[in-house]
Amino acid sequence: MSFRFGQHLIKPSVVFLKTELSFALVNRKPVVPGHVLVCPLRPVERFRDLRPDEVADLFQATQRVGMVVEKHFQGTSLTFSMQDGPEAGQTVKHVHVHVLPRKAGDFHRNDSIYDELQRHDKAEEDTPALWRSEEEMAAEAATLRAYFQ
Ligand code: AMW
Repeated sequence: MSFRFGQHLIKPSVVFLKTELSFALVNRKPVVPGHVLVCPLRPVERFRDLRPDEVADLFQATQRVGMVVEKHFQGTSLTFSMQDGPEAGQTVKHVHVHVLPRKAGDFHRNDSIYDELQRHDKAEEDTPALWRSEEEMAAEAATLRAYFQ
């Protein structure tokens, strides 16, 4: 069974957490090591479209995912980000929370991560040549999945 992520069909091999109403996948073009995404299983476009039980499940899953990627990628903090609508930079029309492990000095200007998030998946920056291989993504997902078993 594959997972729907907006216009994308996501293979189970790159998904590392599935809860009752949410799932988490590794990123094909991470802005920092351990940059992953947490999504509702139901493919809705905007945060306002989620039911309360979906919001609760999504944020509980996001909390668990944050703890795991911070630990695994030796972060000391986390950036959580949601681009909710096209003017906010959303490219995939399916609610998703970006979870990014942070560490001292990872960006010269700390908030540059938001510029990077805005830029990393826009047309000219997001060609297939810049995506990680399926093998690399599946290996990362397998490693992260083990934390939840
Ligand atoms: W958005 O600009 O919609 O807030 O973020 C979309 C995110 O999804 C980006 O980080 C992008 O790299 C990632 N992404 C898009 N398609 C896929 C895919 N098929 N597999 C993994 N990550 C993806």
